[in-house]
Amino acid sequence: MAKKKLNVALIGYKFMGKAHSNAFRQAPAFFDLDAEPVMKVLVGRDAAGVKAAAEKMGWEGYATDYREVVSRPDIDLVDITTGNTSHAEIAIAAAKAGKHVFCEKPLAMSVAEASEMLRAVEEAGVKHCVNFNYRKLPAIQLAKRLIDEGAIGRVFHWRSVYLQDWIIDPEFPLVWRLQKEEAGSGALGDLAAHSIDLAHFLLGKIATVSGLLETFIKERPLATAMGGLQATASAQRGPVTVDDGALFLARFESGVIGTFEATRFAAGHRNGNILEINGSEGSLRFNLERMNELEFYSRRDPGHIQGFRDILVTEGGEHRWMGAWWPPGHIIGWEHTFTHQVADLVEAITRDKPATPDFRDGLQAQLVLDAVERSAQSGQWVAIE
Ligand code: SOE
Repeated sequence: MAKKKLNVALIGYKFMGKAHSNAFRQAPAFFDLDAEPVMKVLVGRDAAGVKAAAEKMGWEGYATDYREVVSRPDIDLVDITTGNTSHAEIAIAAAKAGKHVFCEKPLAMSVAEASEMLRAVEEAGVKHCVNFNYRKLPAIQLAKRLIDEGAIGRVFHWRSVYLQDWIIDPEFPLVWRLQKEEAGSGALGDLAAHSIDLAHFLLGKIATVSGLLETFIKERPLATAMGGLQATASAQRGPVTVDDGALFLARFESGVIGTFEATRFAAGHRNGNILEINGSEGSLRFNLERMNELEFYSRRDPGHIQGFRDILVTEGGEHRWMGAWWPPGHIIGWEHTFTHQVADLVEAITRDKPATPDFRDGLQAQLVLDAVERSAQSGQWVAIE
């Protein structure tokens, strides 16, 4: 019998659009999905650009106006990879048209927007998913399992840094990610948002925060062209209106205490999403730049062999998603997290299960981002509502 089809419209075709397109292509080729995602239509405002991208990435067609696409009867799932300012508008329109919605992170520009988005998808009764893709790392799933099994005992500390360096050159142009009205915030919403979601996933909710934000380079040349994280500079300059670096302390509802740091000014760090968790019986360490490994230290090991062990998370029978890929030891990469997310989302839709992470998780992260900003402004601790 022919497989059911799940027709997808993808809005946005640059960096994230490319990552999502790859995921929709790979997911049915490697996972046994109940429905086949069909790459129906790619949407972007520039007709020539979106047409070329659709042809290159294997979309059946293209369009320049998302409004026409979200109301098309043949579309089942709307995937949003546009800049942060348009997430809410597109997600709400898609939900109202009865489509399932998949959206890049951070979910929204504000708590109010994120709440509206959540209301819209819940009222429509559609599946909703926010792409905090690092939950979909086999190493993070193993960390969750070890924590839940009590392997590290009572957790005391969360320590995360998310370190990049792509804007350290003061002449790097003022791309949309450096403008508050386009991005919402800087390293905070772009990078710390991932750490916040991982902390929520692994250890439960953050209760209060004390934040510090800094913009090191106040003015930059305006950008004349861009794609992905690349751009060219023009002679005119403009103000940087987001944080370059973000730090905060946190107390979790469980009593865990944590530190978070996110920056694009950590020279030498290209994409260092690093975390450590310490408990009464052991510790866990993870670094995205070594994403096929999880480090685990157990106080229960006999003394003469105590030390961090490096677990290669590529065992098909043991480590989530790995059975779909290659034999043990044949490692996977960053783009696989998107494929895992798509496979999970298709399963949530076809089996009528909640998608994870969903807009509720997106809102929870947004509440923390907002609290950190308010705390940085006031110099006070702020509780998450
Ligand atoms: C750029 O800073 C970026 O691509 C983020 O936007 C992503 O969310 C992160 O996963 C990697 O870095």
